[in-house]
Amino acid sequence: MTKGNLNMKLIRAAGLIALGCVVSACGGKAPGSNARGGAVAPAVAAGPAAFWNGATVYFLLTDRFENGDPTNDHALGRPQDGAVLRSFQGGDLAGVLRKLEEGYFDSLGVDVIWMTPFEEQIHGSVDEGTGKTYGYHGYWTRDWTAVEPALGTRDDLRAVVDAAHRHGIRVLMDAVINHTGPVTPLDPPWPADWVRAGPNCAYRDYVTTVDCNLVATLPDIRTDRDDPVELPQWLTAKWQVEGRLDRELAGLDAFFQRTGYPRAPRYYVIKWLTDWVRELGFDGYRMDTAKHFEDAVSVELKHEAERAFTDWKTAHPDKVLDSLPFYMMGEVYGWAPSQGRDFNYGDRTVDFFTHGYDGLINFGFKGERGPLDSLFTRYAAVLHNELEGVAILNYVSSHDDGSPYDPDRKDAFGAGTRLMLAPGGAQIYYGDELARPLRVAGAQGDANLRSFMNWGDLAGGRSTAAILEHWRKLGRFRHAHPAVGAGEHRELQAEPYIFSRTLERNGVADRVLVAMDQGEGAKTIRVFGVFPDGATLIDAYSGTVGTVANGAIALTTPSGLVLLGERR
Ligand SMILES: [Ca+2]
Ligand SMILES: [Ca+2]
Repeated sequence: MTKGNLNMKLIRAAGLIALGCVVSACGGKAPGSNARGGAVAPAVAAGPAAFWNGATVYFLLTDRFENGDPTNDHALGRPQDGAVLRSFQGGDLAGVLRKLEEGYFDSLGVDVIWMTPFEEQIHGSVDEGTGKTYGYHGYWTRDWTAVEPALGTRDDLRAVVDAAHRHGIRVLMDAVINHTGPVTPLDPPWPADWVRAGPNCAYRDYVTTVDCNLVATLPDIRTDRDDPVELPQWLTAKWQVEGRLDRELAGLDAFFQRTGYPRAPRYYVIKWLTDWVRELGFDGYRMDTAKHFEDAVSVELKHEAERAFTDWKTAHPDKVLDSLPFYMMGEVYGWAPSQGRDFNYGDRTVDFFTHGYDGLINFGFKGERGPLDSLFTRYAAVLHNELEGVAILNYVSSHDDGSPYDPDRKDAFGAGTRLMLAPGGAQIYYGDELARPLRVAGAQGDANLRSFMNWGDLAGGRSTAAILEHWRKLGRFRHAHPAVGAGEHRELQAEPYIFSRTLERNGVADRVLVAMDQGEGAKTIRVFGVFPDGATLIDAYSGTVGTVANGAIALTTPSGLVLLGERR
């Protein structure tokens, strides 16, 4: 263990104590221990679904977050001649590493980082009707085996994953298997037996959602075929120039020999995607466009990814965080928990949770309106019934959702409260915590949602700093208390609103009480028996400590929002 690593562990341990903590951890009786001899975090001990429903996931576009290395800004000679916010903008892996080392993610209580895909992108650009666009977003793969040079190097990527793990933060790899990048004058096509010529998806039923091109410019990989195919000549020539042709071919030979799979397109991609897990130790996938390829492919991919994760753990016992299994979260666009486990294609339903997925992104949360308790009660109920044992990820804004919860950032505080206190995993989309604008003059379509991180607002404006501080307090509360996202919900009082969450599982017992609209200054809050008389509680929002007496706690805090957990 490095000195920095030790210091970080001490800092995080101190943070847990300062914020009030989970019963078993504070009592020193957390079940099990991790490979490094430390106690397993209660959120982990409570099991995978509880961990992921309690987790805070920070989703960032690597190209738009932080520029840590200006020397790669013009990699591959790409000109910055795209439409507004549609060229590469300079953000990179070195920038993510810098923010990791600065403790930015720790300060937000982040448990997981999800970065856009890092693989080498098409070199040219296309116009899909919203202006000239480069592959800055990472979803236009040219070579699954290489790191996009504008984002950095393989060593930069390894450094990010290793640093995240040193901070106790997991990393989700954004994985694309449905399509290649567009064909451009600089980017040759994949062979005809790799991709389909058409038609474009009509989204009417299963076939017109799966066996089709998402848009005219995105060649759909023939994930349905089992016949062997050859590698594109241009790809082997590229590897030859890069001096790694023999290694790549030998790796493919070994993969196909071990698995017995035919050399069909999807198995090449599965090999390439899982190699990153085996080499770098990604903790899970966020599967892109999960409803646009066969559910059987997800099962095959998950199987190989689990094997790769086990191989990585065996090879790097000193880097293993704990026993949480490999996690796979799907982007099933349009799915919401209210639909239950089955996604309906029109003519067929698919339960993605029985096809490799441990969690799904919730596309319904951003559209939720109305009273908080209605939302919280419904979400907790579905998570503890139909969706028991699996996870959801809520968001208020995201990279390709043109209808965010708060498009004009009029309520950055309220959006934070709503998202971070809701049952289920919370996705912070980079800049939610700084009220980064979601409308940009001159930008078209999803480019509006992808402006460069507004660090300047944070440096220059007190209001932005106050918004960040709000999100940080909520994030650290979530981080310290898995009950917030994964616990049973109970409304205790309607006006002013008070609720509790309790999580008791696998020897973990965690409980919190949240009170809203309590006014500034002195306040007395009933605890409704959630905590016994004599319990010492800390308000994570103000840092104020008090003791329960006669069924209530008296506190003097500057805010009307109170986030109570036990302090031992
Ligand atoms: Ca850069
Ligand atoms: Ca497809």
